[in-house]
Amino acid sequence: MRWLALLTLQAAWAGLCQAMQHYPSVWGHYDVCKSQVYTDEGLTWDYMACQPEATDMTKYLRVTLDPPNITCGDPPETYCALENPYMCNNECDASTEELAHPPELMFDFEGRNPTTFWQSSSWKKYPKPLQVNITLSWNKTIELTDDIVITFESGRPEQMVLEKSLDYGRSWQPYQFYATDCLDAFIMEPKTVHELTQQTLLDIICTEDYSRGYVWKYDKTVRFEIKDRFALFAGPRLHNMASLYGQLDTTKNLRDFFTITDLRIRLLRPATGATMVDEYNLSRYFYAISDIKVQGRCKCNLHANSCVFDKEKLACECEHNTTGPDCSRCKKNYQGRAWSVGSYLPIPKGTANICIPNYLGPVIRPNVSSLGVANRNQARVCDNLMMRCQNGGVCHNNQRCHCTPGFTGLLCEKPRCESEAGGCPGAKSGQAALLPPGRVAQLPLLMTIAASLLLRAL
Ligand SMILES: [Ca+2]
Repeated sequence: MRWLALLTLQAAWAGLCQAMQHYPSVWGHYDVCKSQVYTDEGLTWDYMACQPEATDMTKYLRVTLDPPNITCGDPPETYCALENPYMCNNECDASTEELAHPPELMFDFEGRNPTTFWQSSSWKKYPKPLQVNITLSWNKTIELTDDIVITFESGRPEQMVLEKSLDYGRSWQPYQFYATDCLDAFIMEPKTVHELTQQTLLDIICTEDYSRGYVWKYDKTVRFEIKDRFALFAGPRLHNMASLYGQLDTTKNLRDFFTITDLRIRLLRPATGATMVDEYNLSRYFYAISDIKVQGRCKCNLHANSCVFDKEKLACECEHNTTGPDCSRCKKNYQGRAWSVGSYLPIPKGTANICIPNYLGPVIRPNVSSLGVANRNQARVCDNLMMRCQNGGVCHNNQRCHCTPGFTGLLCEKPRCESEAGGCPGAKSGQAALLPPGRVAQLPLLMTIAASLLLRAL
């Protein structure tokens, strides 16, 4: 039994290592869902809150553009530089691989020179707005752990909104507004993330930090600052993650704020680099994005430390007797109490809040013959995992606890009466005490729990 359990642990670890990359140790804890520990009473399971490691989530997304035919190159087009209308050497042709700029080039490995990028068609239909929605869908709830960074190959847009969905794209909420002039574009006072406080952390702001015209050549990124928001609780270098985890644990709004199923980048107005649009050189105006970074982890409600991508879909590998893509319900026959999310508290291991076997109902038995395990039909009273004999008692053949002289009861949980003269009921020598009436009702439960746990362990 022990080696089987160890094998399971080993497999879990291997899966974790394969599925997820290492992330800086600042996150530290919650990487193990359960561990075997030796106590005075033998080998037992210790359960703890766990979550997958953060990783590059762009490997698992689906991208859609609206309008769908907005990508350049069909028909082929030649673009001019924003800062010089006579420098027109940017060619886009969807039918030639070297000159095509399809959406997937926003997510390929960057670091090569020249960069690879997606590009829109130009603002030919000016003054009709040139607007593009780029939707990133995971078909799975994920939790953001680092800044979203969008790197533009063109000038950064003069107006843009980043939006999020928590319901697979049915409804959308803004994350942040971006504009060269927030008042003019969105009737919002310009702000920066550094003006936010713990109390206003969830406020949606408009920032002018990433849209200013002429510096675009040197700074091409547009950010949604996750870490600066974390830092409001965890300190400037995120050294106090315990404080952040404590807040996430107790404030659902805060946790939901960083949780998404989809992101939508709404490009509303391209860079023009000047106050007036040059109507005679509209091929200077377009969007081009070379890279999008989204770091995060699968949301598994602290019931899984690994998340697998199978058949184009992410799913948590649930532990703690939970199931579902997000481990958001108890497994069949493990509904002995209401499902509950795990807790980050107490630091560092948290609380697993595992699902427990049903109070009543049939004991689950795997196909006994196929397992080659005999004599599994009898419910167990005690074992070395969960139903441990207490107060120094020893489990005998999983059928009864041999208690030390001072104790009695099914699991030796009950002290024997000190004084025989007191007429203690049921404390006859050489015989396990009868359970008092209240305990009798629990006996089937104890046996069911013991049997289920043991069978599951096997
Ligand atoms: Ca690229």
